[in-house]
Amino acid sequence: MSLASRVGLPKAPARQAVTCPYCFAVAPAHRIPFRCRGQAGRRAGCAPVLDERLAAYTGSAAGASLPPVFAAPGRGGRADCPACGQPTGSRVCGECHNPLPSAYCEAPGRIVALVGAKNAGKSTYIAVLLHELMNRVGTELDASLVACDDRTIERYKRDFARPLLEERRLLPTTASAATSPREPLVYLLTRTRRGRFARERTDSLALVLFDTAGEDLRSRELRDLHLRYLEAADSIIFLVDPLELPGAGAALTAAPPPDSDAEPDSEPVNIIARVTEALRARHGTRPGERLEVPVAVALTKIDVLAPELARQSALHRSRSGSGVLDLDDRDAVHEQVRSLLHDWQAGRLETYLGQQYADFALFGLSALGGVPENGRVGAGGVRPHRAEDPLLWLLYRFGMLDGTRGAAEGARGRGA
Ligand SMILES: Nc1nc2c(ncn2[C@@H]2O[C@H](COP(=O)(O)OP(=O)(O)O)[C@@H](O)[C@H]2O)c(=O)[nH]1
Ligand SMILES: [Mg+2]
Ligand SMILES: [Zn+2]
Ligand SMILES: [Zn+2]
Repeated sequence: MSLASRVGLPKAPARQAVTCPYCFAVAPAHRIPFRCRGQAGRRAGCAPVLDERLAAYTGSAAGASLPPVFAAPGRGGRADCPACGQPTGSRVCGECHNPLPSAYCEAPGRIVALVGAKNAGKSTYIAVLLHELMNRVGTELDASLVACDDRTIERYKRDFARPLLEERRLLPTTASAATSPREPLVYLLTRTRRGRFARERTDSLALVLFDTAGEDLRSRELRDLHLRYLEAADSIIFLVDPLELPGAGAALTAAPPPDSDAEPDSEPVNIIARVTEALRARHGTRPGERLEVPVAVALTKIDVLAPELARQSALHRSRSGSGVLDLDDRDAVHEQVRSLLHDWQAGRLETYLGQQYADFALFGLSALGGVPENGRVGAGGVRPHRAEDPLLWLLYRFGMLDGTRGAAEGARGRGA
């Protein structure tokens, strides 16, 4: 812990750089512009005008008619609008004019990115993880998940929550961004904890979720955006479909899908390697030196593992939910996934991660909690299993969640 946070000084040094989670432009914290609050009811203020930068970013003038943006030094995160004199605390990216929450400007540097091959389960995972964070897990952690812009709220409802969670339909395959331009869903996860001497500490993390199609990492034109995204990431969650691993077939209840469209390029280890190369280039990592970015690698769809595997398995018991990270459980799950990878002749995935990353952790999860049937969620509905685990680990790595050992054994083994 830094001296500043211990004695309660403002956390953000004036020169701190902030990365925009929408366009990944980087700007010093004290240079981030403001948006006028505008007129509301009887409050005087600037009238809305077409924000051309925002319209260019979203590709539409709809929703881009807003009070003007202005530059100001912004003492204490506030400034007075030079046109109307009203004070404002709303900040926006100087490049794309998307909103930058003040908690994010104060403590930047915690962008979590999600990556996976086509069909790895990304869209499904996004739908379920966000729902868990807004509900059960959010309550457990005393954390709030807030969308940073209205488009995120609408798209989450329309493209993720309504079809999968309400109508129980499987999500359509993500179209390549080449045919439908896409922007990320951006959320701020904020956690307030009571520290020693009853002092409260609030920490935030930006969840930036691009629902990328795997092939987008291959096409040159789209690489640019996605690589900027990955390069800006302070941590990564890789999703790996166990059905894509060479030797997993025997351990699965469901037969692996026909691999007529299987391409070596979409093999999990190849996707991870491509992202890793980009990260190494950006961080200027020397050969032999490992990347510091924490990386969570999760096997999705573990509900397809045969029941023999499930018995006595760390992976299949429930996490003891208590607002802390159970480090014993974490070790057990990591070990089990590691041995599964080796059993499935996918040991080179782990070897590769160990060579490239100083800090990686293995997970197994199921977003749906059961095998889907005929394009729909199974009879019991969506019952996620350990979907939040990678994020809890990242919170722990960022110092936003405590870890414990020797947690009550009795708390485990409940359900599975
Ligand atoms: N059995 C099972 N299937 C899943 C799970 N999550 C996703 N799937 C299936 O895997 C396929 C690909 O999922 P999707 O989220 O569209 O993957 P994306 O291409 O990475 O976005 C779909 O048919 C999903 O129904 C899960 O937790 N369990
Ligand atoms: Mg998808
Ligand atoms: Zn921006
Ligand atoms: Zn104004």
